[in-house]
Amino acid sequence: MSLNSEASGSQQANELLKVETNGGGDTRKIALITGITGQDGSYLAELLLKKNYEVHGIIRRASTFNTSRIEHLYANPVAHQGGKMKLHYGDMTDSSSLVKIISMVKPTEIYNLAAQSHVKVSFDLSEYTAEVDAVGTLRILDAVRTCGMEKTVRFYQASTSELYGKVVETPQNEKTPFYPRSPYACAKMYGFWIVINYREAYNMYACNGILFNHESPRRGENFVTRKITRSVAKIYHQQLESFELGNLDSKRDWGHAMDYVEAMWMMLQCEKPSDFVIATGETHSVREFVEEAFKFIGREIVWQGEGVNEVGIEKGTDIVRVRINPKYFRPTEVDLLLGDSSKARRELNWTPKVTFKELIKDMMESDIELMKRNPIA
Ligand code: NDP
Ligand code: GDR
Repeated sequence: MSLNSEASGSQQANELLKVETNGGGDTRKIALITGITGQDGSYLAELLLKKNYEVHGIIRRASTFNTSRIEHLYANPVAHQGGKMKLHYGDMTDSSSLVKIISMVKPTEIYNLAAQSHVKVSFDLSEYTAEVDAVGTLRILDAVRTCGMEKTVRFYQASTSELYGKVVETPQNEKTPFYPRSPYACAKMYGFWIVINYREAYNMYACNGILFNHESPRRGENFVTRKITRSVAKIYHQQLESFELGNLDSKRDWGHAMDYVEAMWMMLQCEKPSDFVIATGETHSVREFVEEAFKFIGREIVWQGEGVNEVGIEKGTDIVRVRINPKYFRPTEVDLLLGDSSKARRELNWTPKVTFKELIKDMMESDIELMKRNPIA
């Protein structure tokens, strides 16, 4: 793997002239992933390397290493020594970096996964979230056009079930009206429509994957599922007595990230571009997630009290394991997500393989092992 952020303008222009058309029998498989260091980016990179793609990822400069999720790929001789994976410094807020990277890499597929992806944080960083998630999407689409590649590149946009927001109908499908409930969802709404607009205006092969929540052992630590599995794993090892959560009653359609990145790839292999809901078709509350995680370590949680005074107590003891802290409440909440992915099942032949209980098992096993190795993680 190499960090390759340098190439002269004329070099790039010359290289650009050599771009072949994807429709004209171009058999190159070159993927560019924004957000490669995130949960989905890391699984997608693995999947595409297995499919023999040359994989390029955009990473942003950070004061600490932000590549822990893809570090194992450094050790992979096919990816690393074979030159199959390259990282480039760039940022969704920096158009020139995007143009430079696209002109140099000449991707056949772009997966736009980079985002300020935390819904609660988007209320505090609303302008930045719009810069990255909304205008960032526009920037990368325009970078494709600036490079004259709008007819050759296939483009995937990480859209989200957060677009549905306030419940209008369930289950939610591609025709369900949107009602975004956060600065994050509003920014992603712009991303969704600009992708459709560029598809219609410039005949681009561009797809929105409307993905419902998907989790894994690599999930960011401040999303609710990972927060729960990490905390319960610490309780198992007696490193923690209790932890705090916000709204226990919101319901999510939770799948496994590994299943969902496969759907991203499938969307770019169709004859025509389209938008797809990707979901399991099952919904569970945060409360149920907590109960299942505790069940995994052989404990049962019973709930007592109401509202902010509600607590989760370990059955057979008087030990409080879960408390409510209103600081985790959102100014506007998304109460219920339940996806109908029948279009993807029909047209992509996609189905989720991992069930709700299997997902929790995977995350719990991983966090129990992590906390055993590193109690201060
Ligand atoms: P993560 O938060 O794990 O990853 C986000 C990625 O975006 C990271 O690689 C991050 O880099 C990168 N990033 C953030 N800001 C910038 C920026 N300004 N410039 C360049 N890169 C940036 O998200 P997920 O992997 O969970 O999600 C991937 C995408 O899918 C996101 O767009 C998310 O909004 C969307 N999505 C996610 C769902 C889910 O349930 N996971 C469901 C539906 C949509 P760094 O590592 O440096 O922070
Ligand atoms: P979400 O995921 O907002 O659905 O966005 P998150 O895990 O943050 O919240 C899910 C639900 O849990 C409730 N909750 C808490 N959430 C967090 N983070 N921390 C807590 O302590 C807590 N307690 C209760 C929340 O209120 C919410 O109802 C994720 C992100 O990956 C987005 O990028 C993506 O677009 C959507 O999923 C689909």
